[in-house]
Amino acid sequence: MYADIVTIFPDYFAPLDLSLVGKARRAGLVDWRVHDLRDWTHDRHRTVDDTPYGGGAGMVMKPEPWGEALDQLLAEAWSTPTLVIPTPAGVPFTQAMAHELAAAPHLMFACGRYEGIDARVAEHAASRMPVREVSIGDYVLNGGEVAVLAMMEAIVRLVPGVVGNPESLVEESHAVGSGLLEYPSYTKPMHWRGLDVPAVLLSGDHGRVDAWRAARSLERTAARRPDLLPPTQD
Ligand code: 6GU
Repeated sequence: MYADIVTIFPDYFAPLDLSLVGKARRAGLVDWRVHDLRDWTHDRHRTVDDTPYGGGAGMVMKPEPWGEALDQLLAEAWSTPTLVIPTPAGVPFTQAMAHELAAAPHLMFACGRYEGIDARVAEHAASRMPVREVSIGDYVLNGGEVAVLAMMEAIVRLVPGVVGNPESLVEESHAVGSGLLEYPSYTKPMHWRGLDVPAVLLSGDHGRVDAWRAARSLERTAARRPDLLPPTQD
């Protein structure tokens, strides 16, 4: 998986070189380049935004630098990329979408700031490549950078070979399949600050352990994310 990330804040992406994602890059399993949108401006002030037509607060990112950036990155691409545009007005980013994007050979991320990017940029890009306008949750960030960090981490760990034990991808929360939240986990010591590890986990009875974990998953999901429960039959 290869990604081009376009932003006016390239420094936001330095942490991608840490931890599992950075290790995957050094292992040659994934790679990315971060580009400064202002490199595609031509005025002295390297302007990337302007006031909104129709009025209102905030600034809108101008289409011309984005058009030139996407033209150039598309011309350099060896296969048609998928363009991901983070926006609070997007469709929800899910584990299923992370799996789809992890299978794409080339992603492009267009990080908007302020009140977003002139809507013609996505419209025009859609005539050249698949475009996904995506939100990471029902809250507002100042720009797409933090959303792209979150999406890159979710995507990169699904690339084959990145996570050491693929079993750990199966059981975790939001695993496509069960759709339930993960059960609680415990490690040593057995007694800690007056709290004990549930006895069933020490029993060595895998059937009882599995049944206990399934019950805790269901209980947690009902309490925290009832929207994830399968519809009940009448
Ligand atoms: Cl993807 N971008 C911004 N700016 N805010 C968000 C978001 C994305 N997802 C949730 N809030």
